[in-house]
Amino acid sequence: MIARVLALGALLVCSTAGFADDYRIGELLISQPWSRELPVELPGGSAYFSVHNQGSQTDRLIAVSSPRAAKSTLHTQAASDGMMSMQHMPALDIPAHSEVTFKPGANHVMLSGMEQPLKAGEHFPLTLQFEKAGSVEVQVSVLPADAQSGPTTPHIH
Ligand SMILES: [Cu+2]
Repeated sequence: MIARVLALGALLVCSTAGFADDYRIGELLISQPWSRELPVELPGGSAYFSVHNQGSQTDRLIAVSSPRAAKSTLHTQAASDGMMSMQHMPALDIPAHSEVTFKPGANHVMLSGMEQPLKAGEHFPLTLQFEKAGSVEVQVSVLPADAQSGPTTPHIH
């Protein structure tokens, strides 16, 4: 009986962890880190999230890393001459009192050199390093290949 209660408790903790998608470091709030399985098996992918700077000073995202990929880089994506192209960004400003969103077709973290392709339902750690606030490790939720946006959970503001 006790074992069953404990097992249920563990289950509840696990399912709640799936929704704990907000992380705070200093004046920054990082929400809903997510990724998606690729339609074809490739050793890479993209990660998305949003950063809300609630402080009065601009911060900068200066590095990203994950044990899940050999290489993690900041990319921006934009249409020029009717073609979508990706560009590496050395860093990205997070202006005071504003929110910067990483999403498909725009800013994203490019993950490459994965030993195993991303699978929907898995989680992996991603470390974001900010110039002023420091580093924070977030858990990225991998969604199905057709997902267009991250999990919808209420923000903690
Ligand atoms: Cu990219």
